[in-house]
Order: sequence, then structure tokens, then C-alpha cells
Amino acid sequence: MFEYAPAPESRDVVDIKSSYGLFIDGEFVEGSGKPFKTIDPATEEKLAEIASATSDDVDRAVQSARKAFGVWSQLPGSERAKYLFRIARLIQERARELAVLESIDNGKPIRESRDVDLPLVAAHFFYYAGWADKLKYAGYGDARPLGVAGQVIPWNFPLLMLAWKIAPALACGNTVVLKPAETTPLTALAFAEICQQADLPPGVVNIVTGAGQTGAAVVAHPDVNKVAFTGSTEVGRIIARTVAGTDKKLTLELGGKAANIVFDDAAIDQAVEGIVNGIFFNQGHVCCAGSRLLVQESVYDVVLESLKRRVSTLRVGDPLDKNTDIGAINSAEQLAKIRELSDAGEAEGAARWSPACELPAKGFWFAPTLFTEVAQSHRIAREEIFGPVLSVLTFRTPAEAVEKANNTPYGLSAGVWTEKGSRILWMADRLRAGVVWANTFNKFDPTSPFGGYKESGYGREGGLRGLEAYLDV
Ligand code: TXE
Repeated sequence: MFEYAPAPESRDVVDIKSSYGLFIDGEFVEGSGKPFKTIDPATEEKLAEIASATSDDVDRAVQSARKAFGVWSQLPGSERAKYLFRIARLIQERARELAVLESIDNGKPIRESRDVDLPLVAAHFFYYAGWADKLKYAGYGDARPLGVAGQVIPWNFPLLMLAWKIAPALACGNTVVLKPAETTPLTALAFAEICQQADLPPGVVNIVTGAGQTGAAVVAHPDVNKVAFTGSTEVGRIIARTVAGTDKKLTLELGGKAANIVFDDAAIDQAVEGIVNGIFFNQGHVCCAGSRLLVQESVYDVVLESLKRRVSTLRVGDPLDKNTDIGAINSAEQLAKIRELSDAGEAEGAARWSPACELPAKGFWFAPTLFTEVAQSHRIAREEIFGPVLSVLTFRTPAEAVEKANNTPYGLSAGVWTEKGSRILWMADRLRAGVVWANTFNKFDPTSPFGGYKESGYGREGGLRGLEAYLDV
């Protein structure tokens, strides 16, 4: 055994206030609703009181965004680009603080917020800043911004989801009212401060905190022209109903149940790393998580053995420890959902395995878990668990792999592990998934569009396609 030396990141780099207001018209103001608290899921300690926006507050935010739209949409693209570049640079300057804040509020390991989330957040602002003055070269010379965008985001990548939504909207000349998730509002509020630091004109970005009702008020507001939502399929359906029959444009990014498909000619060590990253990255709170492993029968034993060995080395614990691989589950509700589905897996006859691992006494934790002997009809093979739980199934032929991979109401992503290039292309053609990764998994880049088929939603975010979601083309 090797010695384990904790390497804690400092909490002192963040200055969390005791309470936060709403960010409307360039200023922090009080909310009219009953404030709620955000907690640290690793300790269950209260972090801050957060204002709750009522529909009147949302109305103020939308009116401010409407007024700002008149000015912002008329600025030359090169001027909008300057603001976006400034925001990107401020994010880079404050990256360490924002990463720590994200890990405290969300529970994700600091290694991930520091090395994945924050670099991608800045990259999105840089990328879309670059488009702001080049829309006409991309074929959007006659296109117009849509107006006020109402954006509702989840808690799994709080600042990254904000960047995915705000950067393209602003680049195209829209203004926004964004509602962060109720369990992770702190980095969105820090982003509001960054907008002030960047001298962004008041009203271009408004942040309204609150629970689902606040989100519903944003979506339903008659002066909102575009709705962008990332979250559960259930809420996605409610939003689609609200928007139906109005002239609002809508993009939805919902759940997933991705297959990670390992063929017998794959580089097994590399595939095992990809499987581990695919399901345990961000505690499995990832819409495109590789939550179903499909292994070719001939390599089942060797893959399973190697996978169990690797999973046994994962460290679960303090999100601020730089050695941590799996942090805290974001909320008691999410933990209950993971437990419920895992219990259902056992009850339906699948075999459950977790490495020996000590979980902290306080906070929300779940050990990395594998299920074997999984049937396609089992709930753990069909429903999104959104936690560190992998369901293992097998296949014999490429056609069977495709059939099983596509046997889900979702269609967001898939992974293929094989040394045969022709097989990658054959599989990619047949998998009903918005993203197919080959010999890698969970790779993100602001230049490539992301989004799903079927119940995973519609519309694309990222890349050039991501601009179309914010333009009348
Ligand atoms: O999602 P919700 P929850 C999946 C995942 C997870 C499950 C539940 O399986 O276990 O959803 O998570 C706001 N009108 N995903 O309950 O409720 C809400 O305040 C408008 C996948 O957290 O969909 C929050 O800001 N807005 C997913 C946001 O919607 C409403 C990421 C998402 O919360 C609303 C998150 C309403 N009626 C969860 N009700 C992904 N695709 O990555 C709630 N909200």
C-alpha cells in the first residue's frame, strides 16, 4: 500500500457572503420571495441565503433585458466581441476562486472543476466572442437575434451550462434572463459580478435565483422570445407544453442513457480508463454519462476484472482534496434517487458490486457501483440514474451492439472502443445518438455541436450550429 497524503485546496480563496440578491439591470437587488439556503453537499453546512424571484421579479428582469436588447442588438459585432473577450479573460483571472466555489456548492472534485469545467467555461466565451463580428461570414449576414432569451439550467455543471447558454446568446445580440439551479446558484452569482467588472451594459445579463416556479415564470413570460432549457425530461415536457402555441423558439437538452461499447479488438486498458471516466466523472451527474457498458462476450471476463481493479483505486471524499476522484452527490434528493434505482437493480435480479470504501459520516455520498447480470428490461438499464452507477450488459455481434445501444428512449451520446476504423464509421452511422465518441469518452469542445435525438431533446448547443439557436435564420 502507498501512503495517502491529502492535498487540500484552500477554502480561503473564496469569499462567500451570508446572503445574495437577484441580479437585475446590472445590480444586485432583493427578491420578493422567501429566501432559501444553498448548502455544501459534502458537509450539509449552510453556505448562504439566496433570494427567491417571484413572477414580479422575473417580470422586472425581462423588462430590463428587453430595454437592453434595443442597445445590445444594435452594437457592431466587434463591440459585443470586446465585452465577451473581457468576460472570458476575467473568468481566467478568477478561475481558481470559481473552481473552488463550484466544488463547494456542487460537490464535484476540485481536480475536475479546475481542469475541466473552468477551462471550458472560458473557452466558450472566447469561442463565441470570436463569432460575434463574423456572423456574416458564417452565412448569417441577414439573420437577426431573437430578443430576450429565458434560460433555465441544472446543477451538474452550473457555470459551464451558464457559459453554453449565455455566450452564444450574447454573441448573436440577444439579452438574457438566466435561472440557475436552486442547489448551485453561487457561481452564477459570481458570474453576475464578472458582468459588472466587465462593464457589461445593465440588463444584457440578468440572473434570477429560485426554485422551479421561478423557472416556470421565466419560460411563460410573454416578452421572452427564446427558451433554452437543460434538465430533466419531465420538466422538459412541461416547458414544451408551455411554449407550444406561442412564437417562442425552444431548445431542450434533456437526459440520456448512453452506451459505452467495447469490442474484443479494443485496447483494453484504454477502454477501461474510458469506461471509468464515462460513468464516474462528476459522480455520474452527466447527461451524456456512459451509464450502460456493452462488452463483447469474448472479452467480458478480462474487461470486468480490469475494471474492478481500476474502480477499487478511485478515491471518494472531500471535493477540495486534489486527490479526490469522486466527490459528493449534489443533494439529498439526488442521493435518494440513486439509492432507489440501485435497490431496484438488486430487486430485479442484477448483481451489485462496489469496492470497499469508507464514506464520510456527514454529507451525501455514494460509492462507485457496478451492476452485472443486467437485463435490458431492468430499470437500471432503462432509466437515467445520474449517479456513479454502471450497468454492464454483453453482446456478440456489431449488429446486436447497435440494437442494444439504441434500445432506449434517449439518444444523446455513445462510445465505441475498437481498433478498426471501418467499424467505428459503421457504428456511428447506426447509433441514434447526437454524439458518438470513438476510443474516448466525455470529450467536450466549444467548436462541436452537442445535443440529442428522441427524448434527449432537440436543438444543438456549441459550435456554429449553436449560433442558430439564437438567431432568426
Ligand atoms: O431536474 P429539474 P432535477 C435529470 C437527472 C436528475 C433528474 C432530476 O436524471 O436525476 O433530472 O433532477 C428548473 N419550469 N437531469 O430535479 O427539475 C429547476 O429549478 C421551469 C438531467 O434537478 O429538471 C432547475 O433550474 N423550470 C440533466 C432546472 O429546471 C423548472 C441535468 C433543472 O431541474 C421547472 C439535471 C418548471 N416547471 C437533471 N421545474 C441534464 N440533461 O444534464 C424545475 N425547473
